[in-house]
Amino acid sequence: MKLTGIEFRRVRMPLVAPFRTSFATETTKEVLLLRVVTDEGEGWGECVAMAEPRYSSEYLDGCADVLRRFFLPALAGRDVTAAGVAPVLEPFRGHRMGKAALEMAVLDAELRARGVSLAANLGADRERVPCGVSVGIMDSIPELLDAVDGYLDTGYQRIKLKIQPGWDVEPVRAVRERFGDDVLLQVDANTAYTLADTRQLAKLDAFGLLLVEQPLDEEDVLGHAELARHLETPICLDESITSARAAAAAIAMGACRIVNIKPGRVGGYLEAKRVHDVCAAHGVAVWCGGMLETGLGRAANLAIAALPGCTLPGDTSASDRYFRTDITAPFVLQGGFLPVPATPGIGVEPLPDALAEFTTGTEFVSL
Ligand code: NPQ
Ligand code: MG
Repeated sequence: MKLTGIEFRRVRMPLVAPFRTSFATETTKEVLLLRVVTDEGEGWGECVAMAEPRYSSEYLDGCADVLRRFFLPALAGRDVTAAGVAPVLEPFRGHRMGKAALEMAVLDAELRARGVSLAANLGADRERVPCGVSVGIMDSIPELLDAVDGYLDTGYQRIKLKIQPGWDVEPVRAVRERFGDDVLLQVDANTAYTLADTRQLAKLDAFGLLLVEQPLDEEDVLGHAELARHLETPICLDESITSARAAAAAIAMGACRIVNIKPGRVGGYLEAKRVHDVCAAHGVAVWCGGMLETGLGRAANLAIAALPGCTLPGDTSASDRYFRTDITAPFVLQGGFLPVPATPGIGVEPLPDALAEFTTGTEFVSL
């Protein structure tokens, strides 16, 4: 298909409550949406970078710039396929979240034109997936217990606690004491520790956690392999896994027994599927992470979460975990599950009124 134009749309959505991690406290979710216009129809992409480069080096204005300056000119005037986007952009280093957003939009347009759902296209084998929820760092343990209580009541099948030095063993102990050993429980440090914290992290072994996610720096894959020798709790990598090749290397090094898949972080849904395949081939469990996506990215993530190797509940929470109003029809938790969209493309589209309400700016680029 031929790209004839692309709309850049900045969206700002208030969060239902502040979301605190070891790297930031967020009260609103800033988003860059792409709407590609092609000779065969339109498609939507969502860029998951934050407004500031705190989770990774990418940030929204930087993504918009690299898209405008380099990625769109590289695709303009060509016959494009979704599978062809990454190869055409390959000469440009990094900027995976920017690439992922563009590939997602082309993929949506292409699959819609072909009448195929993203889930079917990727090889998903389930119509619904069990869902977990990520719980931010709180000001106090009672506040945390209230939040976890609410999520368990809502039906979430797995709880992930955000941790950092000073907020790790005690919140985990409190959740175990209050809700028992049967709750599927894991923690995510977002790189907040070093190997000098090995003894502190080993204290988490007493609580039967499913995994500890990305305790060390993004670049310290070897450090995770060393840490793994001192922990019983399986290490799961998030930030460090930037490609299928990085996943293969981390597995070979013994740095992780589990992998969090985020399509934006690895450069797109097609590379995310390859991460899944590499992990499955090595018997490494995977699950789909989340970046506080709108209904668009949430829909596409559910296709990843429905892949056969995604054997753990992911961070694919319902829309109302983050937003009072989503820009698509909301994803609603049903008995702890979300339905995997089965209609062509990513399977959802923005609701015009909601989209307009949260849009802070648009720009159309003709190609
Ligand atoms: C993680 N997500 O697994 C990320 C971290 C994260 C659901 O825990 C704006 C954009 C805010 C991206 C907050 C979850 C964010 C963000 C947290 C990503 O590490
Ligand atoms: Mg994480």
